[in-house]
Amino acid sequence: MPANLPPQYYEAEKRYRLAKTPQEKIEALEEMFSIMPKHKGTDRLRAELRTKIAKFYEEAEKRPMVGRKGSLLYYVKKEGAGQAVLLGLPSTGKSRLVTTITGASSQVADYPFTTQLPIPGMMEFENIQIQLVDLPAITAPNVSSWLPNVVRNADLLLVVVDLTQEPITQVEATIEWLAKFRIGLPQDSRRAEEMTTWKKALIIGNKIDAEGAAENYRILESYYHGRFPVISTSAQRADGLEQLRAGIFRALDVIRIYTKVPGQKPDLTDPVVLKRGSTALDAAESVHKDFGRNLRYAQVWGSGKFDGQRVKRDYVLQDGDVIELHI
Ligand SMILES: Nc1nc2c(ncn2[C@@H]2O[C@H](COP(=O)(O)OP(=O)(O)OP(=O)(O)O)[C@@H](O)[C@H]2O)c(=O)[nH]1
Ligand SMILES: [Mg+2]
Repeated sequence: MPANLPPQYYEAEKRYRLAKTPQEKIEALEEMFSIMPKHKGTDRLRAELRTKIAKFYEEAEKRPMVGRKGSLLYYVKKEGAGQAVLLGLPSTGKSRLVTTITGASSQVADYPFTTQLPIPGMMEFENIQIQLVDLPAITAPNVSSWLPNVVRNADLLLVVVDLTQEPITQVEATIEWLAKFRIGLPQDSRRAEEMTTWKKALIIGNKIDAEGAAENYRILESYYHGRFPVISTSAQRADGLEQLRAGIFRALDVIRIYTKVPGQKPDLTDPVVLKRGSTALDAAESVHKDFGRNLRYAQVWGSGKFDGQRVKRDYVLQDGDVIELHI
């Protein structure tokens, strides 16, 4: 057990031990997982936690849930280069955005709490696919137990605001809701010591087509400027969607790398997606473990270097780099 785990970890562990239902077990384990620092020394522990979580999910699914609608568990399997979830108050246009961008079918209606389940869809951005997940409103009844789990598991939060209403209170309500589950936004370090999970976030001001929306957008943008990226959209008119796609990609903080072996052409339609800051070694490992172990040097074509320049294993790659691996 790594010695530097914060007290929240042990609190969650205690809740895990006392938990009676698989759902309570999962909630506690998910929290422990999110607190556990990610490095080589915790690899095994994290894998064990994941296995336990998967076991309880299976158990929970087998159990009949008659009359316990609110306690159903949902876990949205990640696909593509990253998972961004839409979060916000009712009727802000989350479902309409997801359906317009991804073609997924999620019900859109002018009454609140239309969405009851997470609905995933795939968004194209240039040559990659990013997963968007439509979620129920944070104030929807019967979701409080599983919604935080889905959010904890996401790579990026998209906080959707209705620009026909006062915008700042909508964002603050979402931040407050997240804080209840100890989920913090790194750009917003209030009560940092209470948080157990940190999530990147982007704010979407939707319904920019409506009357008065431009003024509310100005207020929203100037208030959060420098803390969060803020983007305006109209899901109805399909406006601002290109900026949104690019904004989501940027906020995910990933790079696209094209790996090749000597003598062959890179496949420029099918990049490997890595975290920003990844090195030549990470790229080699993503192809195959042995590639990483045996990598002697790499050659890079791309933005940061002259074409074909030889680099070491720890060379930090940039979005769009082509890398030739020499083993
Ligand atoms: N004018 C305008 N109306 C929009 C826009 N996007 C969504 N709407 C309308 O706002 C209402 C709510 O849209 P939904 O997509 O169902 O909202 P939601 O956030 O998914 O709502 P819940 O699932 O209840 O949380 C519907 O009547 C939509 O047609 C937009 O860009 N402009
Ligand atoms: Mg909805």
